[in-house]
Amino acid sequence: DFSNSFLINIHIFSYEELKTITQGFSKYNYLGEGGFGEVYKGFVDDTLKTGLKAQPVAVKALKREGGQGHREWLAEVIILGQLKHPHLVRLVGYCCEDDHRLLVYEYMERGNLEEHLFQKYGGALPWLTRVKILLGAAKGLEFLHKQEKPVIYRDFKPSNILLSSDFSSKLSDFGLATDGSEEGDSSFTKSVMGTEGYAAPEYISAGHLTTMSDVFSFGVVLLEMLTARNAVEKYRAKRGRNLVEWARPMLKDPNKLERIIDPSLEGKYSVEGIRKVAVLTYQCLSHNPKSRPTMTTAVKTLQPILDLKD
Ligand code: ACK
Repeated sequence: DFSNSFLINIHIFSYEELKTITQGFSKYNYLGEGGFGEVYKGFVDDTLKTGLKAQPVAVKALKREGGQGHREWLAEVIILGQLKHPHLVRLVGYCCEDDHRLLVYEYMERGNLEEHLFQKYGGALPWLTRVKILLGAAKGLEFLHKQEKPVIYRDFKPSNILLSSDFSSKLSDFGLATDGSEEGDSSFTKSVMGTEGYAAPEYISAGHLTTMSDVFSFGVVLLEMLTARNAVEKYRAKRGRNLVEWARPMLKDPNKLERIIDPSLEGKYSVEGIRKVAVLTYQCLSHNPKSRPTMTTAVKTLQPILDLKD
């Protein structure tokens, strides 16, 4: 039995209602396959009498095999139902009826960052748009890390960052997020979950999970933003040497930095700004978790670059 009295403004939908707003989960409303289930576009309007304002939403139907989906569903409801922040995707409601587990989110017009970063939509993102997106995501992570019991996001990567029409960014997919204590010990976990290419080395090799694991993953995405190269693809292509290892020496050498910068950015950024981002990236990617900056430092580094529009 699930008591939701601690949740803020979350609507409980019936399965019928969600079927109605997604037009019967029709293929025309299908947005794609997410972390733990399929996502459909829906529209909440007044005819439903939910009391919610009319708005487009994204409805995620979790996979139902072996109760797996239930855990992710619960993690998401508990975290997003209680934590409200401009850079976390807003949970509008949920459905928990028989074995149906669904989540209803605010609709994010531009989908996820992965599609934009690696140019599946054509034009490359301008430099300042990239900074804006990563600054927003940094603020989302900072907020999670600053909770009384810090929340570790654990799966930071471009496909989990959603974009609104004005390219402000929000974190989504909290199915893997944890306060680190679920496995008994506060910072060691036996089962490593996350994504190869983005997960921190100490987490992969020893299951050592801290907020600094998120900082490493943030560094990988910073690097992807600088280079427009996909950390996962390079991992396969470079025979053991991944994007991070390839780029690390050039990140800290101002004379070599140009070699790794996305060519489509050439001449469209200030050298000072890009150097600052390169230094931050290098620090986030430190082997030693204790040498990495906090997300607060990352926010303080990125904010002025955006404010100065340099
Ligand atoms: O790039 P996309 O359109 O953005 O394709 C993926 C797909 O569903 C599977 O994750 C999209 N998606 C997920 N959550 C939302 C949301 N809240 N608003 C809009 N699209 C979403 C995601």
